[in-house]
Amino acid sequence: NTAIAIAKEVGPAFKDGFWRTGRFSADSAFAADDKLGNGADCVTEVDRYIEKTVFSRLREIYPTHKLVGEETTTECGNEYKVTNDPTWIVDPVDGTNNFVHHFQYTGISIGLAINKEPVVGVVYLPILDELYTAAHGQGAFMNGQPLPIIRPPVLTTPTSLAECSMVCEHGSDRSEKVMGSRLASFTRLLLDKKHGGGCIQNLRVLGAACPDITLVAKGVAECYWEIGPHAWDFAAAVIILTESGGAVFDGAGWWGSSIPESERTLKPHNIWNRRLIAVRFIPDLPGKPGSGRELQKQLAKDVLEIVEDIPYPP
Ligand code: LIP
Repeated sequence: NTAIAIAKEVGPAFKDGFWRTGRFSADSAFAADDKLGNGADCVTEVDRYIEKTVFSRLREIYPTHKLVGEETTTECGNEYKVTNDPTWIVDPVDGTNNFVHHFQYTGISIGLAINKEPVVGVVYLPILDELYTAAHGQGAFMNGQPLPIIRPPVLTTPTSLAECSMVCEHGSDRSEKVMGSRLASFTRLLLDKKHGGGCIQNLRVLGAACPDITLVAKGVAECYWEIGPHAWDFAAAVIILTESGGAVFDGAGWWGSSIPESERTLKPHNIWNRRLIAVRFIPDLPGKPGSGRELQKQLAKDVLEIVEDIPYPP
């Protein structure tokens, strides 16, 4: 409730900035700075204002909790750690590049991790008027409606990548090694099976990780994959996804708040290692209890076999 109230409090500043900010804005208070110096990674006064406000509200209410935020971290030389302490992980504007281009697919992300496990998540997409919320063991919702929004029998059970829609990101690291690896992976995911590809039904690159993962939680995309997202890009969205019945994977295993603890093979500290596959809730096949979970694992494995799962940073 605290995270929801704070996200709603900063919503008007987000909306106001969205319409007034531009990469080459005449008003310097709303112009975008370039973080990496490559033209792709930007930050605006709105990012800074929202992060400051969210942090100050959280500090008032939870003075002993740790805070990790995208803009504060960047200002401090990019060092951050998710420890066992209760830690709020905040992206004031996820998808700043979308924000400065007035592309509505951008939002505020406020997550809480305890013992390194995501336990609370609020993703607010003010321009689309979508508020996603979840808390461990309490389900996930969009504007109060339980996730996934698309449900069986309309929500089908994909058995191969050829039936899957995937959201992914090209990211703002434009170095040859990282971009080469991402693009090679995109090609292989799309390529025909007879040429060794996964022939995935489609790939969408929309510019922001937290709304990407909410699409998976909603049931309108089967999976999300990215190399290089930061904790603040996905902390809140991961618990929203897993409370909707989804799971996250890396080469080492899988994790989800709705998966029995004894079956989780991805250790909590690995959730933050900046390579993430997220798969949506998959209904069981008729008469085959547990088959949905098996198919989630299978799809993640299929993706991992096809993509270049390079460590990040490389
Ligand atoms: C964005 C992330 C995305 C990544 C982009 C960018 P930001 O967040 O959501 O996953 O690919 O490069 O980092 O920096 O706009 O908040």
